[in-house]
Amino acid sequence: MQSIRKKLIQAFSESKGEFLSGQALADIAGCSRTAIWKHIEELRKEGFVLEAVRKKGYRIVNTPDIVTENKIRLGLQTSTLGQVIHYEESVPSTQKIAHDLAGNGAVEGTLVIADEQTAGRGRLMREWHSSLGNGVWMSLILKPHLPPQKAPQFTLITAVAVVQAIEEVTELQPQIKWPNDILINGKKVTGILTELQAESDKINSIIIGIGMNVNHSIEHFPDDIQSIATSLAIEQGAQLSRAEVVQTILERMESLYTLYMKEGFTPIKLLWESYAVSIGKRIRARTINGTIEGTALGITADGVLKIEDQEGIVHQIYSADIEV
Ligand code: BT5
Repeated sequence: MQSIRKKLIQAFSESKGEFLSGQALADIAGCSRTAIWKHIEELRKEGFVLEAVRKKGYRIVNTPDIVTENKIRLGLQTSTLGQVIHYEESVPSTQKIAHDLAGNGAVEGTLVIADEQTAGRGRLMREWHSSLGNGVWMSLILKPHLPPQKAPQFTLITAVAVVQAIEEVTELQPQIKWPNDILINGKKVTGILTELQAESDKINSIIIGIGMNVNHSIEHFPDDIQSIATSLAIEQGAQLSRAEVVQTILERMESLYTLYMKEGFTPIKLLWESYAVSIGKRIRARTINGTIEGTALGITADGVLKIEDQEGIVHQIYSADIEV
């Protein structure tokens, strides 16, 4: 059943708004015209607007702002990332589902996405506000053949992918705040949470959680984050297609991931630094071992933050909250 739907969506993606006859669709999907009709009805129930014209066939004329498997697949241009999609309307956390799938043989590139998270989380089990129908709440499973020490670099690769995706779908200029925040005009639009399933010498799975505020207005945020959070819609002054945002993140991520596996972290580091908000500025890093104040010098070849304090001592920061 699902594989027929996949083939139909693929065919509609490639037809780019042109009509496809019932017979052509039946041939592509390897089923009867009656079965095609049933699948078309299912797509309509999901919210797709399909035009049917006698002797011409079907075409998709409009799609709602949903992030279902079919909607993300329609027009997705990746070969690995997002080729398997688990969509649910409401979940406690996509991160938890991705962990379970990763432990049960999920393939590389598997995407878990939901319209709402009721227990979304950030680092150190902080709360991540994930209201219904206006954000992108997703977790991506990668399986690179690398030692676990490389995992933090994936937060930085993802940050670059997210920034590039925002630049592609809006006219905005996002910035990266080390290690995992994407800011627009100084406010947080996206948070990234990189987690690991690993043995001492090798990664089994990296689970990358991305939470992006897309179509929120300020009232959608709880009072305590209204002054620090923003959304693409607030900054751009227009609503966006969440599925297009997801597709663009997956496409950018796939090309950066390929680049990284081929050439290592150096090209990513250069891109990352070009978007970083704090380099050359005085910052305060709150770590679990205390607070360090100084000038942010940049990141090392491994993605570790370097801060020079007043005595000229350079500290390497592996994990912290940064105040600029
Ligand atoms: C993060 O943590 O920024 C990582 C957030 C990752 C969320 C994704 S959504 C999909 C996947 N499933 C999950 O359950 N999680 C991942 P951290 O750096 O610890 O920042 C958390 C802080 O950001 C909170 O303490 C709030 O101050 C703030 N915050 C919470 N919700 C926010 C929102 N929607 N927008 C902006 N800031 C928010």
